Amino acid sequence: MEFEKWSDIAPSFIRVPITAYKYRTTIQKWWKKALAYANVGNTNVVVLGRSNVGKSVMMAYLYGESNDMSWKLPKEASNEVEVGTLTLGAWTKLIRVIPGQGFAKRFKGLNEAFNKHENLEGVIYVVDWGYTDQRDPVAKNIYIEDDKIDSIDKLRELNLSEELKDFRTVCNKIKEAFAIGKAPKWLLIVANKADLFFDENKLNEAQNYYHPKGKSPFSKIIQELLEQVGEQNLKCASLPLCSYEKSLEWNKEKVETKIKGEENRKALAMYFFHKIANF
Ligand SMILES: Nc1nc2c(ncn2[C@@H]2O[C@H](COP(=O)(O)OP(=O)(O)O)[C@@H](O)[C@H]2O)c(=O)[nH]1
Ligand SMILES: [Mg+2]
Repeated sequence: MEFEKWSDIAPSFIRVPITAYKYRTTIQKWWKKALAYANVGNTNVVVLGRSNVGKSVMMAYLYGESNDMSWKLPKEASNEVEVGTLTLGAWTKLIRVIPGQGFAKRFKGLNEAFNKHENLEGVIYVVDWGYTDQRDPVAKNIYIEDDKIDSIDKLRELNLSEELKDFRTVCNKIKEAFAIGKAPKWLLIVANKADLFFDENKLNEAQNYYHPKGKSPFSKIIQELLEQVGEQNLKCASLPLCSYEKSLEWNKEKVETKIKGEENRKALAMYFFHKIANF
């Protein structure tokens, strides 16, 4: 099932009723294939994105959803990686999170992901359409007071420009990987924090921004990459996701979380698994 519009993924906006459970068969197929990789110790998908866009939370959420759909996860004793208080086991053997900017480990992680790896299958690039908060309250205050990033509009503008820079770096890494014959087969853009832009207009605006064939500066970077590596060699898609529900507060302004029910969240997660299965 392919959707023309992001707003059509969520049951709340749907005109033609379909159920997310239609995805089950393809999801199961993907999961079995993925587990076969895990059993031979291959991490064949990497998760990238700026810090605080929600990579770790997303991993934990998707892991929870995959369990919830009662696919069998093997009990793994070795190689377990913790995200928060969750033991993710086989999940993190499949999908590895590389830290965002400003982390010393990032450079090593990026190089390992793209150069060392024998068969890197896919790249998940997490974005948040500018809704990145500052974890550290002191840093947050410096942004607001000193840098005059005193409104959510300004914060988003800054975040989106940082995101473009980071995404360019990642795309260059992908180009290099192609040059040495270790190219990933697909690139998935995950627009996380969809709960902060969950109305029909905003969802579709975000979709336009992140669309591989769009006209935004983000789309342009994808198009430039595809031009260089060949469109047929790298499948590319983007989709919305909500890993966690939380309002964003910034200098007395607030964007409310509004996902309108658990089934909307689940539908987005299902769509994610479905996309991966079909790459
Ligand atoms: N509103 C909202 N906030 C989110 C979502 N996912 C993550 N967050 C927030 O983003 C923060 C950073 O997430 P984290 O996974 O640590 O980011 P990472 O640095 O990319 O690994 C979390 O503490 C959450 O508050 C989401 O889907 N919606
Ligand atoms: Mg993290």
